[in-house]
Amino acid sequence: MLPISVHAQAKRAPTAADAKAFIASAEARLTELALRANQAGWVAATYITDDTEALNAEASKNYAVAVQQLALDARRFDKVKLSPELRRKFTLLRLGLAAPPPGNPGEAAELTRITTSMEADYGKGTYCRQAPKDSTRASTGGAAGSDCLQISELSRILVDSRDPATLLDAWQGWHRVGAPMRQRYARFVTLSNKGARELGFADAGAMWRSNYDMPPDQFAKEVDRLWEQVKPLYVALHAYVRARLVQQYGPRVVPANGMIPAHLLGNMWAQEWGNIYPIVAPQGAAPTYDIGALLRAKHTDVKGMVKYGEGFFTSMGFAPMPATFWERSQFTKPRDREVVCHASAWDIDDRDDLRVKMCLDVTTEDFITAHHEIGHNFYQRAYKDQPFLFKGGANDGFHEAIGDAIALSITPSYLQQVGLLDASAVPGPEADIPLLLRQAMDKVAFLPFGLLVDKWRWQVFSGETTPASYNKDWWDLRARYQGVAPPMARSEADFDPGAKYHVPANTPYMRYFLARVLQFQFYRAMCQASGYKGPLHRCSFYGSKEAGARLNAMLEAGQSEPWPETLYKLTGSRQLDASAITEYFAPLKTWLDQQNAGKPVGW
Ligand code: X8Z
Ligand code: ZN
Repeated sequence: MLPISVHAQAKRAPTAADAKAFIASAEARLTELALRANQAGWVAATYITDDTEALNAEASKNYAVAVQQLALDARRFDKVKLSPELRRKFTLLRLGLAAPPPGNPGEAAELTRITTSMEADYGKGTYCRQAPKDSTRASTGGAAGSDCLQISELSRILVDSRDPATLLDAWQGWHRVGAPMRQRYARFVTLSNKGARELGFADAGAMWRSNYDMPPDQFAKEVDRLWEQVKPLYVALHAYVRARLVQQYGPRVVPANGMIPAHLLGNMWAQEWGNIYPIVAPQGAAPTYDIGALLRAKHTDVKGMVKYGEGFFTSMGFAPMPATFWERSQFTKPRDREVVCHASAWDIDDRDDLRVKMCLDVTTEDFITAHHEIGHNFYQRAYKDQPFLFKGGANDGFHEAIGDAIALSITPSYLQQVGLLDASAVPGPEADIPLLLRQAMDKVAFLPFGLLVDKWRWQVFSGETTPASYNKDWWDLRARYQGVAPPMARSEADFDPGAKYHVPANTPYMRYFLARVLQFQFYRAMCQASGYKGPLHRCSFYGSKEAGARLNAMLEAGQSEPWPETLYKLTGSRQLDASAITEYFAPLKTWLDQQNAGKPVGW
C-alpha cells in the first residue's frame, strides 16, 4: 500500500533530488520543534509542576509526532538510489526516537503523557519514614517534608552508614518509587511497540538495537562478546569485595559464596561500588587520597568542580564553554522547588546554548559526574556545524564515553599539576594497586549492570517478559550478571526497574555499557597521541594538543558516518575492543587473583 502523499506525485517516480529536498525541509522543521521540546524539557526538569509537565508533554509529543510522520512519509524514497550520506539521513530519521508514537493521535498523546509523568514521579520521589497524613502521597507526594527523604539523601545513607538495618531502610524506602509506575509502564510498552511496528521494526527493543550500523541481532552478539572479554575481571572483583564484606558484616548478612545483597555496595542500584572503597581497601596499604576530600580542603565549590572539567578540555585546545553555560546551568539542587536531580547535559538550540543540570555535592563521585556531563557538552559543540540529522554521537555509547575518557586522566600527577595534591603527597607506584582497586570499584563493577538494564527492556519489548514477571525477571538478570541479590523479599507488587532513572525516563542504557569499554579505547588512543609511554593506568594526557586534535577529529564528525569510521579517526581501529580496559586493570587482576586464591569465586 502506498502512503497517501504519494498519490499526488504518482505521475512520476520520486528522484534523488526530491529526496534531498524532503530531507532539507524535514531538518528545518525538526530543528524548530526540537528547540521547543528542549526548552519545555528544561523547565519541566528544573521546576517540576503539573503545568511544566503538561507543557513538556505537549512539546515532546509535537516533536515525536513530526519525526514519526516524516519517517513514514520517507518510505516513498526507499527504492530511490541515493548517496550514502543522504541514505544515512533517512536511516537516522527512522531511528530518531526512543519511544516512537503510534499513528493514532490519541495514543501518541497518551504515550508522551505517560513518559513525562513517569519521569516527573521519579524526580518527585520521596521516602517518608512516618506516613504522611494524606496517604495518597506515600511514595511520590509533594515537596519532601522534614521526615521525607529524596534520592540524594537516601544515596548519602548508602554511602555513609555501616548499619545493615539503616542501609536496608534507605534501600527499600527508595524502591517504593517504582510500584505506582508499573501499570503505566506496561501501557507504555504496548504503545511504543505499536509505534515501532508502524515503522517496520519487530518491536521497540529491536528498534533500539538497530541504531548501531549493523543488524540488530549482530549488535546483541557484539555486547555479549564484549561481556565475555571483561567477565573474568568482574568475577574476580566480585569475589574479593564479597570476602571483605563478609569481614565487615559477617556471613549472616553476606553469604561467603553467594550473591552480594544490593544494599551494601554504596550505591542505590549497586551499579558502582567506589563509595565503599574504604571497606575494601587493601589491608596494610597506606591510605590513598580521596578526591572529594582534596577538593573540600581547597574550598572548591560545585562550580569549581565543573571548571576543572572545562579546564581539562581547554588544556587540550578546545575553546571554553560560552558565558551562557555558566549562567543557565543548574549545578546544585534548588531548595525551593522539585527538580529532576539525575545529571544530564543539554544542547537547547543545537548550537551554543549548552547546559548541564546536576545536583552536585563536593564528592569524588560528583567530580567524575561533572567531567562526564561537560564531556557531552564539548561533543555537542564540536558537531554543531553538522546538519540536524548528523548532530549526535557516532553512536550513543560514544557520547557517554567522552567525559569519562577525560576523567581517566585524573591521576596523582594530574592532581599535582592542577594544585589539588601537594608534591609531597603524590604517591608512587606503591599506590598503584589501591588506586586501581578504587577505579575498578566504579568502572569494572558497573559492567554487568550496564549490560543487564537493556537486556531486561529488550525482553520486555519483545514480550518474552510480561508484566506478570517484570520484577522476577529483573532480579534474575541481576543475579545472573551481577551476582547481586535483593536484600529483602520482592514480589510482583514491586516494580524495582522503575526505581532506576533511565526506566521511567525511557533512556536506553546499553550506551553506558558500550561507553565503559569505549572510554578505555579513547583514553589509550589519546595517551598514545600525547606521546605517553608507560603503564596505561598512570597516563594523563592533560595539556596535550595532539590528543585534543585527534579527539576533535572524532567529535566534529558527529554521526555523519558509520561509527567504525569515526572510531578509526581517534583510535586507528574500527572495532569495539575490551583489550584497553583489561590492559589498564591487568596489574589489579593479578593482585585480585592472588587475594582470591583458595577462596570461593563466583555465585
Ligand atoms: O545517567 C548517567 C549520566 C547521565 S548521561 C549521569 N550515567 C549512568 C547512570 O547514572 O546510571 C552515567 C553512568 C551510568
Ligand atoms: Zn551521560
